[in-house]
Amino acid sequence: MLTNNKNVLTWVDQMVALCKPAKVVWIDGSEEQLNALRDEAVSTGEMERLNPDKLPGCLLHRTDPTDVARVEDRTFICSRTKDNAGPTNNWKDPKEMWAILGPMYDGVMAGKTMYVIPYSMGPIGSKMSKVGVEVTDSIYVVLNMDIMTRMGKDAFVQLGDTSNDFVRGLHAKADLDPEKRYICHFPEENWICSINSGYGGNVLLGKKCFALRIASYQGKNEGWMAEHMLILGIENPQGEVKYICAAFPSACGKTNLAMLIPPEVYKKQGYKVWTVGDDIAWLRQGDDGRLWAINPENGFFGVAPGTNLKSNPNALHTTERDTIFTNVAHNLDDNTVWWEGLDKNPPKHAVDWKGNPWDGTTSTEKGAHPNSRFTAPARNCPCISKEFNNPQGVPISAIVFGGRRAKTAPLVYQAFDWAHGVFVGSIMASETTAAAAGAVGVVRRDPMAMLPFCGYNMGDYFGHWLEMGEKLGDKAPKIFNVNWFRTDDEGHFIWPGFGDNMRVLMWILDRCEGKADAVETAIGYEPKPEDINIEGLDIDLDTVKGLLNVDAALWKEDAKSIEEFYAKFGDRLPAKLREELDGLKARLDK
Ligand code: GTP
Ligand code: SPV
Ligand code: MN
Repeated sequence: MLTNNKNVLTWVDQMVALCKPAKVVWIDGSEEQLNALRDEAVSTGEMERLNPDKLPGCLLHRTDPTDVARVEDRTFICSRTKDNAGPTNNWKDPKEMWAILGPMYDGVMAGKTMYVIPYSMGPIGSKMSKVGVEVTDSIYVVLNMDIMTRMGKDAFVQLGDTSNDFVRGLHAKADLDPEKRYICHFPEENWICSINSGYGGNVLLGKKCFALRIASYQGKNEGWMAEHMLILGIENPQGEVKYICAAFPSACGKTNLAMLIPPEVYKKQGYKVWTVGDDIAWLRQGDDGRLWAINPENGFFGVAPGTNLKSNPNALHTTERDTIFTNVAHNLDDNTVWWEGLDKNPPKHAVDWKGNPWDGTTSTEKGAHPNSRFTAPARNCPCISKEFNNPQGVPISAIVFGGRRAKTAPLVYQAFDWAHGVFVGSIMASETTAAAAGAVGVVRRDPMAMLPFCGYNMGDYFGHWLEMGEKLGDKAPKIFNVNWFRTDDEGHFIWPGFGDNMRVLMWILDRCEGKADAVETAIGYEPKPEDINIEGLDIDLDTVKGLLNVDAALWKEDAKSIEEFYAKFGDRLPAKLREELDGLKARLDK
């Protein structure tokens, strides 16, 4: 046992009594213990060791083919009342849910080992950090949590001997039956239960379950925010670094933006980009009145397909050692990995993500699942910020929202003020991706990229955003919206994206510093087209004008759909947002 904390000991005893494992192992985080677990996973076939010269310390894992993404229809917020979960979450009464879950967990670990994982979300020693304890029957979970969190005995030091402020996470793979898969959150009890899955966001309970769903609820009660945001720093030639947070829905470009390589035009002047986080930000007001952010995670659980030396070299280098690959293709010729979009040379002798023999040179099937992922330590990232472990976090100049939209949303616009920015975040819409089970490419409202991750009534969540703005006053970050995904009539992306997105971020920072002009439109402030630097790109000013075009007819249609979306919240929708919608409609009619 690694702690004297009675709250932890009592809870673990209860979980042992419920799940009835043959053995209990407390995870101290030592390399010795982790190595033994890696060996065990390799010996049972749960994982495969990859080429020790080309990918030292790397492992490959395939999940069950029916278990490859988050399952939003099986994810529940079990608040005491339905109203507190709100209209955008699945809800079940906590007692009813326990009546379903209790029998499923009873004896579920018979003959197996239960691993007890203490972990900290956020740097050890930070006032912003919070501790979780996850019990699981999966070595894959232990090894991923080691990369994604500060795992091991230090987390119990962070918790202390008497505190009861830790998030309880109970995970069992059970028999992976998709019909009995449940990802349940009990925000009022600091509890998460996951069963019948072995995949990423469903089972690494520190990530979406704790750091977003539970933490968003804690943040509302404690006056801070947990957001689905990357954090990056842009260093100018004078060595000053400004930080930006950006919220994009799953598989819409956070990891790519967080690790971007500046285009030549900025690189030659001495600009640099630093990654603080690629998925989650915890934000609070600092003593100086500004908004400060930490990344609660310790690694990246990134989308593999599309990652290559051109699109995201920093991510690729991050995965060159001590990385776990999930559901990618296995190249048998040199015992490495491959995915669609890595290069133009798919392996001939390979195993696909389902575990079947695969010839990439002839097969029409995909080698890697579209939601295949790498789990890689932040310390491997060539552009990791030196503030990554800073317990204070970093001060935020701008908040950026964005989604995947073929039309409607322009390349970039700025909200008139904080309240309008909250409106802009609340009306975000994006095409669905492979990160969640279900149809891909369907436009849906995804406010602040938090639709699947808000642990309480989203109407109250909007209210919390408005309150944070009031607290921050004139020190509040400026709010923007971007869209890298506008397409032409043939469906091709018009904007080059990736590293070139920095060109848009530069206008954003210039606006924050009062250095750039803007044009007032019905939806917000837009850049003058010539203020987006296109030096070195093969697009012209007219293309930029097109990307910034606001089509009033499309926006009027959109306003109707916003109206319908807002209606779901009834009187839990802050009146301020309704006023903002009326304001938009009036401006569009002018
Ligand atoms: P999650 O980890 O699911 O939260 O995803 P994410 O938001 O971190 O998305 P990620 O950066 O992994 O990108 C997802 C997909 O979008 C990849 O296939 C990328 O190649 C693609 N992508 C990212 N940025 C851009 C861009 O600027 N333009 C275009 N066209 N595609 C992009
Ligand atoms: C996402 O879907 O937004 C992810 C991957 O970051 S998962 O951890 O599976 O949620
Ligand atoms: Mn994500």
